[in-house]
Amino acid sequence: MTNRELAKLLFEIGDFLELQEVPFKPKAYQQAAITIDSLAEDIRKIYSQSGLKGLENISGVGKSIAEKIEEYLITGKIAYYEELKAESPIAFEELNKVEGLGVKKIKKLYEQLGIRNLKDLEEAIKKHKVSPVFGFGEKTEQNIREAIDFLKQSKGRFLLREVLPDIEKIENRLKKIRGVKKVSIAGSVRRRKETIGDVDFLVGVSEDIERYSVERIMNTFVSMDEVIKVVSKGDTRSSIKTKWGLDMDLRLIRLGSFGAALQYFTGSKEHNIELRKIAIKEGLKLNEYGLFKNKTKIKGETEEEIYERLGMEWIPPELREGSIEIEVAKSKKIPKLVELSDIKGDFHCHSAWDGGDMSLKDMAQDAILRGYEYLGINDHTKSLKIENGLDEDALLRQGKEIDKINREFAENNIAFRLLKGSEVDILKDGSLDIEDRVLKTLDYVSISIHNNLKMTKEQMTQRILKAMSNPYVKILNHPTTRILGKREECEIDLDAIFNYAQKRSISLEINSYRSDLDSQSAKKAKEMGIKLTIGSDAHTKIEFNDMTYGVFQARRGWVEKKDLINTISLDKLKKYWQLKTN
Ligand code: DGT
Ligand code: CA
Ligand code: CA
Ligand code: ZN
Repeated sequence: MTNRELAKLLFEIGDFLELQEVPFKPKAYQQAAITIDSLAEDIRKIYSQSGLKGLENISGVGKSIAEKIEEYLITGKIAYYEELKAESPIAFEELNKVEGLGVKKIKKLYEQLGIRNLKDLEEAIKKHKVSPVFGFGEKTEQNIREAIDFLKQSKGRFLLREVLPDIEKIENRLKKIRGVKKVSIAGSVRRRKETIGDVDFLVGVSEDIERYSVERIMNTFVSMDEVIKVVSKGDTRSSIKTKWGLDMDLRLIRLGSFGAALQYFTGSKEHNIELRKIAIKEGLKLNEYGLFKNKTKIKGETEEEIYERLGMEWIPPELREGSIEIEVAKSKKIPKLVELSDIKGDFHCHSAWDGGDMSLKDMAQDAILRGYEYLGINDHTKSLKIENGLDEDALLRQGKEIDKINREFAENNIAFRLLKGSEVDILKDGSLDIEDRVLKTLDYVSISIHNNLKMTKEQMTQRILKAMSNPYVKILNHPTTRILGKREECEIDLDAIFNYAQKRSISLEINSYRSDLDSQSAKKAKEMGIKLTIGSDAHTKIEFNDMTYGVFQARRGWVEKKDLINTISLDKLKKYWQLKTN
C-alpha cells in the first residue's frame, strides 16, 4: 500500500506546516496526498516507468513534492518529514487520532494549555482545564474524554480494512520461498473479523523437508523489510513485530497435517471447542495435527475431510464463531454466502460535486471496469457544509448531467446506468434536508444521520423513524452511525428501526468504511426479510475497493446474494425500484 502510506506522510507534512502557520504549502501537500491516495495505479509503477517526470505529471504534484516522493520510493523515508516531526513540540500523530481533534484544535490546546501529547490531554481533561479554553465547550470536553477512552480500548487491534492488503503482500512473498508448498492465512484474518489482534500464517512443507530449507523459510520471514523486532525464531514457529505495530506468527506445518492446522488456527477458539466436543462424542480426538482414532491419524490433510468425518459440511471461516454454525452444518444447511463477484453496483459513493475527487463520468467508467451494471451517486446534502453538501438546485442540475451521461451510454449501447441518488441528511428533528419536490425526481433516496449524535435513545429512534416515514426513502445508510475504530454506535432502538424498515420495505445499508451495520445486526435484518445493501462510501476511486470489506461483513452476518439489493441486475432493479426508464 505504498500509495496510501505515502499519502499519509504527505498529509502529515501538510498538518505540520499548518501547525507552523506556513501559508499555502499545507494545502499543496494535502492536495497531493488526496490525489495520490486515489490513484488507481501503484505510484511505484509510475516511478519505475516514467521516473521523476512521471511523478510531476500527477496532477497537484509539483517538482518539490515529486522529489520527496522519489526520496520516499528509494529510501522509504522523507527527511523533510522527519525534520518537521523532530522539530515539532507536539506528538501530532497521537493527538490527531482522537476523534474530533484536528490541526486547529491541537494547535489551540498546545498554545493555551501546553498540551503536547495524549497524556497531557488526559490530565487537562481530568482537571477540567479544556472546556474554559475558548471554542471548547463542556460538551467538547466530554466528547474528547470519550474519544480517548475509545482509543485506549481499541489499542492493539487493527482494522482489517487497513492492513489486509499488506498482509496479502506478505502472504504472496512467502509463497515464493523455495521449499514452501502451501501458504494460508489463518486466525481472525481468515475469519474476516473487522478488527484483528495479530496475523497467523501457516506454511505447508513436505514431510521430509531438510533442515536448511526450514532455516531459509524462517530466515526470510524474520528478515523482511517490514520487521522491526524478531520476537522468536524456531523450527516450527517464528514471531515478528512489524513496523505497523502488527504482530505476525508463522507456523511450519507438514502437508499431512495442513488441514488440521488450518482448522485449528483459524479458530475461533469457541468454534474449536464445540468441534472438539463432537469429535469426543464420536470417540475421536481432534487437535492441530489431525483427527485421531486411538493413536492413529485418520484425517488431517484438508479441512473438508475433517468436517466431513465429523458429520457436517465444510463451514466458511466467516461463520466459525461458535454460535449455531456447527448445528447448521450438521443438517447441511450452510447458506451460500454472498461473494464480491455477485455485486452488480454500489449505491453509496460521492462525486466531485460534494468534495470527492471523481467526476461523474470517471466514476461511471470505473464502475463499468468493475463489471457493475449501475452506480448510484449519493452525494451529501446542504446541511453538511464542510462536505459541500448539495442543495435542491444543485441536485436538479446534477440530475441533468446524469441524464446526459446515461444518454451517451445508451447511444453507444453500453448497458450501464448512473442512478440519481442522494445521501440526504436527517436533520435534528427527523425532517429531511431536501424538499420532496426534488426527492421525487431522484431514482432513489438514501438517508443518513451525521450530526447531533448525542440524543437519548428515545429521541434518536423517533428522529430516524420520522425520517424513514418520508415516502421517497429507499435506503437507511449506516443505521447506527458507528465508525469502527473511531466512533461508537449511537443510542438507538434497532428493533424499532428494523420493524419499520420491514413494514415499509426500506433497505438497510452495510457501510464498508464504517462497518455499520455490524454482522450480527445484518443477520437479524436478513432473518426479518429486510433487504440489505452494501455501500463502499467511496470518495475516491481507490475506495470503491472497500466494497470487499462490506462483503466480508455481510458474509459474517450469513448474508446471501438474495438478501441484497445491489446483487440484482439492472433490469430487475428497474422493476424493483420502479425506476423511470430513459
Ligand atoms: P485475534 O488474533 O485476537 O484477532 O484472534 P484469533 O482468533 O486470530 O486468535 P489467536 O491469534 O490468538 O489464535 C489463532 C487461533 O488459534 C484461534 O482463533 C483459535 C486457535 N487457538 C488459540 N488458542 C487456542 C486455545 O486455547 N484453544 C483452542 N481450541 N484454540 C485456540
Ligand atoms: Ca490472530
Ligand atoms: Ca496469533
Ligand atoms: Zn456517504
